[in-house]
Amino acid sequence: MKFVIKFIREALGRIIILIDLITRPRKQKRSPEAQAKVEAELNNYSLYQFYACPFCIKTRRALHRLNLPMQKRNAKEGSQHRAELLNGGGAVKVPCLRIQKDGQDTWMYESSEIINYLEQKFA
Ligand SMILES: N[C@@H](CCC(=O)N[C@@H](CS)C(=O)NCC(=O)O)C(=O)O
Repeated sequence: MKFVIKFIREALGRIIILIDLITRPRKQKRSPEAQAKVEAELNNYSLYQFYACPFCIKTRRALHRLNLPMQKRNAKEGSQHRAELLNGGGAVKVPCLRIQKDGQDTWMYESSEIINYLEQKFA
């Protein structure tokens, strides 16, 4: 039964990925200098995620729209990224935005909060 539920969730996730690909919004445009500045800042950011999680797809869609090529880390079972997420953030829940700045780590959970934060900072 657990396997069936997992299979259905994965299948639904892939359907959502397909719909997302077909209906992708346009990328925000910046001057080459402004984009380079944003990308330098993004070296401090990474997104812990699962490929087929609907909340992660929603967050990746916002990253695409805001033109934020951020490092993505798959927190799948048994991975090093999953352990980092659990030890650093305190929970294995995705998406989670990790901000590494001035020797400090901030772990932000909740897709809506992450998207709001990125919009405020980069839109
Ligand atoms: N309200 C959260 C929901 C996030 C959520 O439920 N994520 C699921 C994956 S779709 C999760 O991390 N589950 C823990 C697990 O599968 O181990 C958000 O919007 O980010």
